[in-house]
Amino acid sequence: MERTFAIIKPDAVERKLAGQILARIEEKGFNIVGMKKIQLTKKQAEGFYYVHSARPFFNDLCAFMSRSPVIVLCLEKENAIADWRTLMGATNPANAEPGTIRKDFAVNIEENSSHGSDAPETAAFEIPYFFSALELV
Ligand code: 3AN
Repeated sequence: MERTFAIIKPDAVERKLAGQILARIEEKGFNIVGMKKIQLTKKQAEGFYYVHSARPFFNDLCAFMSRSPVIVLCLEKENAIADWRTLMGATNPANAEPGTIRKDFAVNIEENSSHGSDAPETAAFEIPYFFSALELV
C-alpha cells in the first residue's frame, strides 16, 4: 500500500465540485485516510510550493491557493501516487485526457482543481505538512 497527498483546490471547492471529485476518488478504490477543509494563509501556501519559488507563476499560484478554502486529503491504495496523477490528468487541462478531473473541471493551467504528489519523496514532505500521524486512520 502507498500513500499520496491530494488537494481539492479553491476553484473546485468554490464551484461545489468537491463531492464529485471525492466520488471519483472512492470509485477508483482509494481509501481516504485523512481529510479536512482548511484555508491556507499565503505564507503556508508559499511553504507548500517552495520548490516552485523561482517560477514566474509562484506569487499568483500562492495567492490563488490561499484565496478560499481547500480540502486536503491523504489517499491510500496500491500505486496511489501514480494512480491519483492519472485520475487528475495533465497539469494543463487542454492537454488532459478525457474523463480526468482536470479535463472535466479545471478552469486553466493554474486553477486546475486538484493537486497530487509527484513522487514518494514529495508525498513524504506533503502529507506531514498537513496531517499529524493521529489524523491518518
Ligand atoms: P502538477 O500540479 O501537475 O504537479 P506542477 O507541480 O508543475 O504541476 O505545478 C504546480 C501548480 O502550479 C499546478 N498545479 C498549477 O496550479 C500551477 N502551475 C503550473 N504551471 C503553471 C503555469 N505555467 N502557469 C500558471 N500556473 C501553473
